[in-house]
Amino acid sequence: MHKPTFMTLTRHILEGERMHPEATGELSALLHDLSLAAKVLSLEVNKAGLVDILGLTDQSNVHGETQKKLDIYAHDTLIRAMDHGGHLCVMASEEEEDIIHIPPHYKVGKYVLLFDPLDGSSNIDANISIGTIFSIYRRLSPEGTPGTLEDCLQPGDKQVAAGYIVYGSSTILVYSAGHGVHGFTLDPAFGEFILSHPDIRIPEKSNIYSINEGNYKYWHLGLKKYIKFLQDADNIRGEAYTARYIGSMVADIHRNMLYGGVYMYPSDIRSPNGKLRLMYECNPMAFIIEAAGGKATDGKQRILEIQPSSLHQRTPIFIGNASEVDKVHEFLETEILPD
Ligand code: AHM
Ligand code: MG
Repeated sequence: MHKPTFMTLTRHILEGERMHPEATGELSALLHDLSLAAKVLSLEVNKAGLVDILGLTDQSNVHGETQKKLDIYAHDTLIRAMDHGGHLCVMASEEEEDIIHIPPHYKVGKYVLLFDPLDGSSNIDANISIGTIFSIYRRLSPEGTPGTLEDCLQPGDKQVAAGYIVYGSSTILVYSAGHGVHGFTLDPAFGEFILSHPDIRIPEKSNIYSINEGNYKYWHLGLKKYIKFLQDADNIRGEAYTARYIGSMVADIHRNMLYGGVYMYPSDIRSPNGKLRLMYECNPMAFIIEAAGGKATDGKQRILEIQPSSLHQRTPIFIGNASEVDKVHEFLETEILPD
């Protein structure tokens, strides 16, 4: 009989590293530090509903700081967890305008970290899944010097690893270092991430689409026709589609990766670049979806091939199982003008 093994995240990372003798262990240490930040954030997110009841917002924490909004808390926690490990030369966060330098008294390393500290933050007060997204690059600037903006502005296909944490009915950390996508569920009893979803592959057939249909009237005609095609699909292909949209990109894409499906945040006549951020949201999620066998485009090209020009730039995104993303493209290519 098959006995379950207790594969912790740390052990999984170390075993992966042993298969690459050239590895120095720095990336493993970096991922380990990130998982520690994830545990702290998971605890805090789970307490969020108690804030009003216990009046925590007026209180100081153990460090004498006044309690902050959860997304700012997440931003600060990630920086505090990551700035002193000696593995990073620079960071950037969706919550901060400029790059974040490593304090001069800490060692600088060879990696670059970009993150969205709390994605889907409008869902916090309603107890709906939210998440943290991260993206790791190798630096371009000379070793031993402070990291630069150019280190951060690399196309997504230069990522060496990416991942996300969903704080949902349980907390799950999903990452890829390019060889497969693996999910680890946090056991709250003993505070360890345990391998629960080894080698995730996005199902090739799907019946889920995820998009904010409230924006329908602003969409381009090709997209309107695609959504109508899905809604009529039970007539055309004998398969009914279903709409699922949480409003937390990280949770919507996580679900679609397990069940199959396409998530879209398109451009429209009001927002020519869509809404989501290339560096903090789209690149890491595209890296993971591709490693799971799916596709991610901006409607024209692979997300991972976009050459970024600024830290906070936005991009439209179509991301999911390959056949569904290809299908969207067929519609977008035939009709690109607004209705
Ligand atoms: P955030 O990073 O400020 O939370 O915004 C990004 C979020 C995504 O998680 C989500 O998919 C999208 O915004 C929802 O936008 P909308 O409310 O326009 O549908
Ligand atoms: Mg976000």
